[in-house]
Amino acid sequence: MAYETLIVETRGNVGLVTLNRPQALNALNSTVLKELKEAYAAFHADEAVGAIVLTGSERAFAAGADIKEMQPLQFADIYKSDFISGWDEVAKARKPVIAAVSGFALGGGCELAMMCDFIIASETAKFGQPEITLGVIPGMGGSQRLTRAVGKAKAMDLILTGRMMDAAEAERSGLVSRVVAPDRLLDEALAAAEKIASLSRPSVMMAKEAVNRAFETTLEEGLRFERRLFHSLFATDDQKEGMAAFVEKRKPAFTHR
Ligand code: CO8
Repeated sequence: MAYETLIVETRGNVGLVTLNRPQALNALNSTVLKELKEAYAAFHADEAVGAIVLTGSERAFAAGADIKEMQPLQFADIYKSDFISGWDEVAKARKPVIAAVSGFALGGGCELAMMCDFIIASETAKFGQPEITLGVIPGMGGSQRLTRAVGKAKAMDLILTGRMMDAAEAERSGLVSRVVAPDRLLDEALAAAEKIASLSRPSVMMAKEAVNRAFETTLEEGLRFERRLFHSLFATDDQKEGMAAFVEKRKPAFTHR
């Protein structure tokens, strides 16, 4: 399939999506959303793909929602069409998605990175929620996901002032899982994704579900949910294979069943 705003390819067992609107620092518009949903759907349908990496350019992961597309919008229209709600589908990807962030991840760009399961950042990455400087607030989940990721103090600081934080501050505050040299970014993200793709898909997908549940429920309910998923994995061939391989001191050959 031909994409206008993305480069979509497969590397081994990893789906790689590169945001590709260099003229607008990868600003997110309705075409990006439509194409991203299509690319994710294709990767979900592809049995060979076990994980996805989402990246941008060296200069920008994404500098936000497309301000030029949003500028003329009126309240009644965006309320009726529930503008932005389409992005919920991107956040609900069932296979793991790693964001590989270099340069600007601002506004909707930071929010898109936070929709991924974890963020690997280049030393050049800059994160921020500058919507307040435009007379609005984050609209793709920033006030909720950033607060859960970094806590109230840092989230308030970033969202109320609109300032950017660099990769070191983002790692210190728990927004990103690793910071790497710029020329290592894609290799590091692809290697992490390939490692995930080599593991048993049902256990990987359930691990993702279990961690995400921690953000939505009480500890007691979360523990119950985790335990039920854990029990259910004993119905898979891969649990038998994984544990047999350990005991027999060999590599497991997972069939993802
Ligand atoms: N939207 C549209 N175009 C953009 C955006 C953007 N978010 N960001 C950059 N561009 C364009 C610029 O207009 C410029 O285009 P042109 O050459 O035609 O003038 C080109 O990209 C290069 O940008 P700059 O010349 O500004 O580059 P600088 O290196 O000087 O500055 C910055 C880089 C600091 C990143 C600067 O471009 C900037 O501040 N960008 C806007 C950042 C921002 O405010 N983002 C938040 C947007 S609001 C938002 O995301 C709300 C999310 C919820 C709604 C989601 C619905 C999809």
